[in-house]
Amino acid sequence: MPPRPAQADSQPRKRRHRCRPDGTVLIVTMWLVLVLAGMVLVLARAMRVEAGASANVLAAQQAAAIEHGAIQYVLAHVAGLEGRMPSEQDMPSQAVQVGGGAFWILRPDPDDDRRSRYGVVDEASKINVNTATLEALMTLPEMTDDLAAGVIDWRDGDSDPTPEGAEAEYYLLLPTPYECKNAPLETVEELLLVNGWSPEILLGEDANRNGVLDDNENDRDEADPPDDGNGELDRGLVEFVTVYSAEFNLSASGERRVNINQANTQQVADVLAKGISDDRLAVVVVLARRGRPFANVLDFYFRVGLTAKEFAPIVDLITTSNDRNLVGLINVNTASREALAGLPELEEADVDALIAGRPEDPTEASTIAWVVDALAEDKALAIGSFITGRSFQFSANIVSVSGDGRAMRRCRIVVDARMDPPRVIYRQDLTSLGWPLSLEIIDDLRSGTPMQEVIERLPRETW
Ligand SMILES: [Ca+2]
Ligand SMILES: [Ca+2]
Ligand SMILES: [Ca+2]
Ligand SMILES: [Ca+2]
Repeated sequence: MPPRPAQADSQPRKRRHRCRPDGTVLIVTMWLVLVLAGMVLVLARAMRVEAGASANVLAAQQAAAIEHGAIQYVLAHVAGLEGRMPSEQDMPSQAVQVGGGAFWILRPDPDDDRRSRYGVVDEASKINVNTATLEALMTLPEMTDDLAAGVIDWRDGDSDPTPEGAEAEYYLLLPTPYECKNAPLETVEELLLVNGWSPEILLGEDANRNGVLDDNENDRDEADPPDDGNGELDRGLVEFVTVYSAEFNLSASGERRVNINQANTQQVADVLAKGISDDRLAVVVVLARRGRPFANVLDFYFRVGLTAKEFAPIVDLITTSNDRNLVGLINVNTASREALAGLPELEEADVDALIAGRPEDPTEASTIAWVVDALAEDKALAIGSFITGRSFQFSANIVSVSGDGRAMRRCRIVVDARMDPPRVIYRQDLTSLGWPLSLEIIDDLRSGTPMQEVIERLPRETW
């Protein structure tokens, strides 16, 4: 191929050479700038997302750490109380600051469903579904024959259905069959397996378990949960029942109680001497021997003819049972009206008398001695085997929030203070039920208000 004439191509090549710096470089530079700017934007966005995510992770960890702290707080405050309730002064439970965050321990106000109260709940203030009689269960609000009989059959060892009850032959024919437990319940939620028990019956309308009537719990079927829109919170039976209440058959100081039905004369004399003067002792010991067997310690008080002053120092030192563990006794010092109404033979006036008769003094309010003054002899005798003055299991409905309001956690725990140190015997995560307190708290924290300031603005509530 002949070479091209030099003249012919020298002109356009020169022109191309001149054009390059003017156009292409500029365009390339602009593209580069655009691409770089885009990359910076993408990177900045990624960094922002990353920073937000890190802050959320940090907040979640803070909320978890606060929850852990709250659980330790409960354990520490129920230790060494020898069956007494922790007091509001000893154990503040509203907006307790931990680091930058805080926790609350919620409890329902039995007389007001528009506000929360704070503190632990005494499980011995409730009816124990593992020991309650059919009659006691039937006294609970809205209780029906089949619900109560279902509980009896669920926990009893046999497979003979009580009238209206249900045993394995019923449960094994369900679309998803299962066995009847025929053993004590281990959690309150287990009631949902029992014939007839539903979330509505057990948990009522309080879907977010904060003890307060929220808007969606009072709008009928507009928003979950379904409710009756009557302006009152049905809290369900969960508030009145427990499976946890139990105490060792020991005195407050941890000594074995003297069984007044079986101990020898010397043992009886020794224990009675702690409350009875020398000049009365011999007579009382004879009556104590002659009167055997006594149904319970209140029976002993009446039939031996003690005075209230003589009885108070010895009531906690004597027993009529050889059981080491006494399950399901109701603490007359703390029990709800509903739980007291389940005690045998008590009528409304007796329940009123018991509530009115509760001593102010915390030492007196850790025994059942005062019951002999509050009730007639036959009533005191009837309930004497089912009551206690002390509580060892406490439940706590804990809400924790990080200092920036970005993360919260909720749990419900039950602690057992029979052991030293006390232990957590049940824990349920309630975080999915959402923030149960005023939304202002979260909004203020998210807008940067320090926790201290947010807490100071809160109306102070009592236990
Ligand atoms: Ca059974
Ligand atoms: Ca609620
Ligand atoms: Ca509703
Ligand atoms: Ca209602």
